Amino acid sequence: MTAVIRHDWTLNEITALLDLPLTDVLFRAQTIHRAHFDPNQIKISTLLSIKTGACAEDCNYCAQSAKHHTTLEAERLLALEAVLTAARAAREQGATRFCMGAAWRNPTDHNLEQVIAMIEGVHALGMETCVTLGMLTTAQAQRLKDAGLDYYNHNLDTSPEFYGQIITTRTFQDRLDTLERLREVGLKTCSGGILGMGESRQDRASMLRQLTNLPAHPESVPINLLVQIEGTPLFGQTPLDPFELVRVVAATRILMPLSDIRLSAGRSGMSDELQALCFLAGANSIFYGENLLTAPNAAANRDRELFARLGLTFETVAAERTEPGGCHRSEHIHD
Ligand code: SAM
Ligand code: DTB
Ligand code: SF4
Repeated sequence: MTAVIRHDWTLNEITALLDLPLTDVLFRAQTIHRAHFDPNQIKISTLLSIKTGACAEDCNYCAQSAKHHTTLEAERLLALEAVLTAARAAREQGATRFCMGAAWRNPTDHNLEQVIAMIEGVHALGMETCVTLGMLTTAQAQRLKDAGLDYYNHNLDTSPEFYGQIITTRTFQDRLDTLERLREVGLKTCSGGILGMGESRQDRASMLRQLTNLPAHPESVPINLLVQIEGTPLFGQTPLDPFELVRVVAATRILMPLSDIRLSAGRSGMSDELQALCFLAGANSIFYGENLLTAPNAAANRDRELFARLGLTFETVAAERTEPGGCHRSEHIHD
């Protein structure tokens, strides 16, 4: 099946996908998924918060905003060696990509140079690198590209219509602008959003429309389920119907047939059956390891057991990078 890559989806068409009976949207998504991916292979990335808390932004979901009263302790930028120790441990656990997140509105040029040393160190371990540092100028995006960064994560988070209820310190357009700068310099993008913040189905469709109608689909699309953090304005939100998450993953697969879809935050609160349905709907990537940025992730031993029960395989990195391109292989992970 040749992939149908469209950038002209209407809101009605996407809402209609989300309105389909669950088995119908699942069938469509799984058919497309099988045409372009090994349906039983999942990519795994490990996250590390390299600078935690005391963030100037007011994102209503986030533990790291200085505006909310959470129990989180702020931490300065980690030392290079601490980051590389965590990356080596992630590699030993089988992660192929190491994602570093910083609680910044945007990095200063000095911050960026410190992070670039981390990117180069992680790259030398044979892992793909991803960072999420907030808004960037074109010059900063170019500097990251030149330093060999693989992916930059910058989420749209929600629909343009609902956005103002979640964040007031930066606009939806600011996010689109950063994504455009990443594309301009040729960096691969990771961009998605969060479900379960009180948005409507129409908002979910509208966010997907924004993502799929970008000039190029993000190479990676994280679908986060809100992790409710005590002390944030979204704590106590009515939880999303789990089948709605499955529908959104399936619609994402239909809309962006060649993109990796990452079942991201919120897996620790999901049942094994729900995660299995998300993989059936076309999710082919997860965060693996004990922690997300500040919140706990699904435990790694639980993931290994789940993968064994479902017959899924992880992609792993074989050895220290000795030449450009590294050495990648696929295998089952055993305890
Ligand atoms: N500070 C940078 C920024 O916001 O651009 C980068 C790090 S920020 C923590 C990265 C993303 O994590 C956010 O855009 C949001 O989508 C996701 N995120 C943060 N807190 C979350 C939560 N409690 N539940 C689900 N996703 C969350
Ligand atoms: C993304 O979309 N999800 C990750 C990653 N990109 C950086 C972050 C999830 C954060 C979950 C809440 C926390 O750990 O604080
Ligand atoms: Fe800061 Fe990013 Fe959290 Fe928003 S999501 S408060 S920008 S760390």
